[in-house]
Amino acid sequence: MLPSKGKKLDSEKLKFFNEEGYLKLNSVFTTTEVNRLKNELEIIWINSVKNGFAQVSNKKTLASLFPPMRNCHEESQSLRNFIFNTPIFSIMRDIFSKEALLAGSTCFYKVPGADELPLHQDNYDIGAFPGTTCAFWISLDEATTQNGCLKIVPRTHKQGLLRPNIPGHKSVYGQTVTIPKGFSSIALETSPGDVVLFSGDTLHGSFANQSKNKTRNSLVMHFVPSDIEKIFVQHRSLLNSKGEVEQRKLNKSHSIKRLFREKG
Ligand SMILES: O=C(O)CCC(=O)C(=O)O
Repeated sequence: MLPSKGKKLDSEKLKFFNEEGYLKLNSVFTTTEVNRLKNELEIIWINSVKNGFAQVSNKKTLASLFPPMRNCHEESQSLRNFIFNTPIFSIMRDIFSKEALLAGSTCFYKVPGADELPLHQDNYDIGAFPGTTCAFWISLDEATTQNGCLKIVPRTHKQGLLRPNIPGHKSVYGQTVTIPKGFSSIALETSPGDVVLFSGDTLHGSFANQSKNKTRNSLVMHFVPSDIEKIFVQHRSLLNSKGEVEQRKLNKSHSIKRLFREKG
């Protein structure tokens, strides 16, 4: 089944996204869909333990057993079926006003004791040009400030790429960015099945999981508009809404050092 071509976001929602750089959509997915997703991601995680990717660190933290799982859609046909048979691509088409390409997917298993994810901008790592990327973040659990919900700095998507504090300590993204003057962060609490869309230039991260026993898992997919010329990641394995592979040029000039050396 191909995703519906119909419009999924009304003009008010699009206006909010364009002005604020993010948009929360409640109950996009049903409990059954969320549970199916969780089961599938659990299988991928079990495989990553078996093949040694997920390992307990010397410090024996629980979080070390749950590293972010990159490009999990490449590991699972069911996950790909989910991505291509639900309104995900239609929503992204509304956001970009043109066709979208899937540039990656990551499962964040945020277990009790997991650190905060420092504020960052996704387009540093994705390096889409021209334009930027947009995240489609699915809440798989109840997410609160206590167990690690998203933190967003609204309107920063209009600031371009901000100078990171180098080196980006502890961040899985290798960058952390200080909130620019005049902006402030908000916490976005979500329920299972809710979706948060945010621009690749929107400053965001997530709180530490300080709960005793509440996991906070998410699946995030990163999309780019189909008319990008080049990209830093997955340039030979972008996927269109029919699941076909598309290629773009490698964005060779995209590296934090080079970007900020050029900007002075
Ligand atoms: O789910 C999270 O904790 C953070 C997600 C995120 O920062 C991202 O996808 O770039």
